[in-house]
Amino acid sequence: MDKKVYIGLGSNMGNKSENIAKAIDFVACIEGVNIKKVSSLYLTAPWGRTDQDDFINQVIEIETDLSALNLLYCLQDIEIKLGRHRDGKWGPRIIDLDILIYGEETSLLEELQVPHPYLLERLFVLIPLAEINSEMELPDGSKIREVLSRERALTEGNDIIKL
Ligand code: A4P
Ligand code: MG
Repeated sequence: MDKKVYIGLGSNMGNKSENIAKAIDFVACIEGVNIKKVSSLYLTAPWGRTDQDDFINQVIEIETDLSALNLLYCLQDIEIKLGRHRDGKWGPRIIDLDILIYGEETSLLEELQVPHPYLLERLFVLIPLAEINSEMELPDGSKIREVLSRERALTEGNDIIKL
């Protein structure tokens, strides 16, 4: 188990917290994956496309010896098992599993971009990440606590609630 990887989970359809719990159970069953840390659940206002229901988001830290692409395929299988249909970019979803950070690796493939391209702009990812690893250095060398306070200052309102 060599790579330290962060996965973001999100749901804004059906029983959102149950969808996320089921997804984590499936992740725990992937051969070659160990779940190390699990953040709290957060109720978050929709980002990007605001004409949809609130999300529940969570972040987990895993260790894995799977390649980034093989891990992505396993996560996509889980999305399908949980009944996810694609409803437009940033549209509503039963479950979404994004690879946020895959060790030190950078990938710019359309199929897999790591670090996740919107990582630094999304409080619904930064807040749970900082909860499970407050000393974390992000892939661009910045400190999560500094990025978080900068992003909080830019974001009006209190649209992220820890459950
Ligand atoms: N893909 C590329 N890189 C990755 C990666 N690092 N992890 C590709 C996972 N997949 C990656 O994914 C489309 C394609 O992205 C996949 O085929 C995969 O090969 P998708 O999940 O269908 O996403 P999408 O909606 O079409 O676009 P995108 O930009 O991936 O959406 P996101 O980033 O998943 O964001 N607001 C709140 N509050 N909470 C949320 O969780 N989520 C979204 C969707 C929008 N607003 C949100 C939330
Ligand atoms: Mg996604």
